[in-house]
Amino acid sequence: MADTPFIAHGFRSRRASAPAGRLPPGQYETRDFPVLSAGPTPRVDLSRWDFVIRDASGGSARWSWAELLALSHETPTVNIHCVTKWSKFDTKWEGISVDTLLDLAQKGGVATGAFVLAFCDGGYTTNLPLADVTGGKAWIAFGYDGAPLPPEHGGPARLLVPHLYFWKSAKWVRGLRILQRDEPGFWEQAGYHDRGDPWREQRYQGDP
Ligand SMILES: Nc1nc2c(c(=O)[nH]1)N[C@H]1C(S)=C(S)[C@@H](COP(=O)(O)O)O[C@H]1N2
Ligand SMILES: [Mo]
Repeated sequence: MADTPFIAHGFRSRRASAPAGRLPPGQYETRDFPVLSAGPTPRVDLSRWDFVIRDASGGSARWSWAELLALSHETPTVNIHCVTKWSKFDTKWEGISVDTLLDLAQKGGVATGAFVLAFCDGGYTTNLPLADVTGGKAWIAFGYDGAPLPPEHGGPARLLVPHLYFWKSAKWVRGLRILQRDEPGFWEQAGYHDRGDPWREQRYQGDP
């Protein structure tokens, strides 16, 4: 009997913050969709846009905008977590699984590797282990909430890697370099964590 108030209090406070189990440590839920960009939103001409997967030895695979859109689409609904501490639940996207693109690239002779470096219009980069963009965990997203992805959120297309902090979800993405050795990207060179798992609070270099 003595522990009843304690249990009731714990239950109430979980319900007041967020549905239990969806909010990583140190995060709060927002209903907004904040825009975080290190530079201006690039302008893109879709008739000249392409997406390229390139290995270290000169092999590459390329898709035009039309070729990318012709691949099979997926519509993931995911929670996203920004290192500035906002999380947003149940965001709805449309895109191509990175698995689909890597499979096609490999069939075209592109060598595999242990890491990728995503590159973007505007010069932003971010690095990820290959294992974090394969196995149904990452997409090249061009739709958000039933509409084309808005330019400020990375349209025409962005990388979407929702299980890592959102800086890994490179906006205005134009391709992936496949690497044998890890190479830090824009924020990783500036002191952010190399991997960025929000459940382990991997915000900065030196975090576990
Ligand atoms: N090309 C590019 N991608 C980027 C960024 C950026 O500055 N440039 N910012 C990153 C960061 S720090 C975050 S939190 C998210 C923000 O995405 P949003 O503006 O759609 O919320 O994009 C990530 N991808
Ligand atoms: Mo961020």
